[in-house]
Formats: sequence, C-alpha cells, structure tokens
Amino acid sequence: MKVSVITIFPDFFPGPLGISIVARAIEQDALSVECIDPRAFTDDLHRTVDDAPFGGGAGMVMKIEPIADALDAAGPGRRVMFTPAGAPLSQEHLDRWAGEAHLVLLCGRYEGIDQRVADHLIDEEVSLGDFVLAGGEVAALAVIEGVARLLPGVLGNPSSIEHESFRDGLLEEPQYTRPAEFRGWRVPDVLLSGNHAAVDEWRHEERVRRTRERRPDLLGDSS
Ligand code: JCQ
Repeated sequence: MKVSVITIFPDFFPGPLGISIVARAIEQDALSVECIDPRAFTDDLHRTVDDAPFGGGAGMVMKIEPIADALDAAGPGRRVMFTPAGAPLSQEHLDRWAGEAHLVLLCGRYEGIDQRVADHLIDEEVSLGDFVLAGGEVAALAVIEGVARLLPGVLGNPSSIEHESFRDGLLEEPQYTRPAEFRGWRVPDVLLSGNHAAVDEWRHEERVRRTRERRPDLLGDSS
C-alpha cells in the first residue's frame, strides 16, 4: 500500500515512521509513505498557502490551488481529510482503508481549508475526537500506524488482530503479568487458579463491566 500525505510540515513524519511496526511495514515493502508539500506548488516569493477568510474574521484559511495541485500530484487514491468537523475515526475506517492500494491523507492547518476542497476533491472527512489540534499531521500518523498493523505480513501474530479492543463491540479485559504481588497490589486470584473456564468467564464479565462503566455508548445505551 502507498500513502501520500499532503502536508506543509513534511518534517513531522520521518521520526515516527522510523519506529516499530510502521518502520517494519516500510522495510518489508508492505507500505510506502511519501509527503507532498503544497508549498512546492506555489509560485509567489513567499510560497503562500493561506489567505484571509472571505467575509472577514480571525485567522487564516488554506488556499485551494496549492492543495488541488498537491492532490493532482498524488494521483488517484482514496482521499481522506482530517478535521474536528469530520466523522469520528473508527476501526471500521482503518479496516476499509487497509484494503486500498493508495491512500491520500490531507492535513489541514490554520483555521481550516477552503470548503471547496472538501466539497469537490475529498472522499471522506474524519476526526480523531472532540478536541482541536494545530493541524492534521498527528491524525495522519495515527491513521498510518493503525493501517500499517493491518497490512498482510506486518504483525508477527495475525490472530492478535481479531483479538483486540472492539471485538464484539466490547472493551478488552484487564491484563496482568508477573509479579503476582507488587506493593501489596495483587493480581486477581482467578487468573492464578489454572481454571480456564473460570478465567474465560471472568474475562467476559470484566469486558461487559468495563464497557458499561467507561463506554456505555458501545452497548447502545447512552446512559
Ligand atoms: C482532527 N480531531 C481534531 C486543524 C484546521 C481542516 O482544517 C484543520 C484541520 C486541523 C486538524 O484536525 C484536527 C482534529 N481530529 O484538529 C486545523
């Protein structure tokens, strides 16, 4: 899979892309990542990528021409843009995008991007959550990492892909390892019992209890 990131801050990427699973995916040629800088498509002395909003108001808006040119340079692919106004990013998005040959990720900055970009040039707008970042670069890195681990051959143990959070719409159970006691904090006895049926039942109960407590929305009960 190829990922093209449209960003005015390409320096964001080499560090994180050089670590752990993403680095391995790139090393294995399961993944390639390129950055395309909209500034490369400006022709004025100051390489201007933003301008004041029509109608007035504070802040600056990213201009459409350098972004349209950068998207053209990326070529055909699934075009995703990050914005707090997007649909909440979910595992379903990542599962779907992991099946694409080419993903194009557009990172906004300033107060936003000229609306004609989203209206005419972008397939999907997604948000990492109800908070505001300075730009979409951190969201692009989140998507690259989330997708990289789904690509064939990238994770050592593929069964761990199904065996994780959001399996059956429930949160995962808590995990423990040695020592069985630390500063008086004991691991639940059932996990040391050797009774696999009891362990399985405890894990399921913990998943339901945690989900009810932390994410009632996942149970379809918003209380
Ligand atoms: C993504 N949650 C928050 C910042 C402008 C499209 O225009 C802009 C995009 C951003 C980056 O996205 C976020 C975000 N999910 O802030 C400013």
